[in-house]
Amino acid sequence: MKIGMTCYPSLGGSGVVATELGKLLAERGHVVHFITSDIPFRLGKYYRNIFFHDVEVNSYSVFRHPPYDLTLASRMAQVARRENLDVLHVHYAVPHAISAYLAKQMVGDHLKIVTTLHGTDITVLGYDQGLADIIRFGIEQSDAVTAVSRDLIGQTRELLDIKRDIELIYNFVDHREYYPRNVEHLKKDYANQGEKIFIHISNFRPVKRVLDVVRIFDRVHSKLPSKLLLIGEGPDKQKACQLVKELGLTDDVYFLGKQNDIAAVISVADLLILTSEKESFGLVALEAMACGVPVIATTAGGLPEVVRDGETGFLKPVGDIEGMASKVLELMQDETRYRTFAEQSIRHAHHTFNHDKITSQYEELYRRIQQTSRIKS
Ligand code: GMT
Repeated sequence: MKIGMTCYPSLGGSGVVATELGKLLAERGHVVHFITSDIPFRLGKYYRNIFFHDVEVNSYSVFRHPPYDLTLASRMAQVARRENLDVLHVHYAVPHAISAYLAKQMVGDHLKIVTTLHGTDITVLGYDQGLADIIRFGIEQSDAVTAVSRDLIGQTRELLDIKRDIELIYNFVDHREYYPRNVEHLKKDYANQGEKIFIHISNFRPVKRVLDVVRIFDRVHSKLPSKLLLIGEGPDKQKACQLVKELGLTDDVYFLGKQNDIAAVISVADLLILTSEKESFGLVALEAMACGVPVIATTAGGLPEVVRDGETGFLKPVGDIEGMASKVLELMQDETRYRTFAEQSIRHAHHTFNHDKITSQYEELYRRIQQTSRIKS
């Protein structure tokens, strides 16, 4: 098949999922055309059957807001015509589903649109009255719509009053990259012998509640020798630095900024802490489990579908700092239970969220929507 793929190339999990999916489809012999504003940062090495078409927006002085949505639609249509695309798979509804709809109007009905909802495109932007109607329209006009968790499907239906089918296709993890790495030597860079290492990875946006992570660590650290690694950049980073200082934790908390080799960094840690108040899936929780690192997280959104409470980690309500701290201690102070959780994490990640299985689900979906149109005509 010839598949167009649009995502935000440099930001967050939806870009990672789209890029990794494109690579897996290419491995299966499909031709994949990324239509994005930049080369997706996870693309990495050269693939014979992956192409990149950039979307360069005209910033003519008359425009107060350069028309990304329209330029994207026009580029999608150009690529679809020239490359004879079968499917255009867009990740994140805004504005990608609408741009894809416009492209389809330009190219013709044979171009099939798949929209994958990732989370904040619904759970944040769906509350914006200036956008809600057009998000609903984009969803209704797509040939198929998928969402990354059952929770997100429910929220989309409720918030936007969507009646059409939305298919559940979970995010995935590739066991060739995400497995427990032997990084004992790196551990020594951060922690002394016998100290535990906790990690948090996010874009430091307010929904991630990074200050909760620091407060949880403060409670744990007073009872258990340990270090905290904070990975990522974003608006709440300064506040987190400030809190670390106020709590006198400067020597025990490392801010490592953005990191490329997430599997290696995660493998350094004993536990991942994810305190989000919104999280449709929590790709980083899956990546941690795949590396044998159990997760302490909130019950927000789709997290209970990813982390098995009492098996691959523990879940507590959003803001329950005491509860999460006591679960960190409980798990870290029981070596046998910790080992069991780590093994269960690896098994659960690679079984339920197996990259091959999920790629096949997308492939089947693409085939199905192509066949439906053949049957109709
Ligand atoms: O809004 C974000 O946090 C970024 C967004 C993205 O574009 O990556 O993340 C969402 O999509 C990820 C991939 O499906 C999910 O793993 C994240 O849980 C989801 N973020 C939220 O729901 C907050």
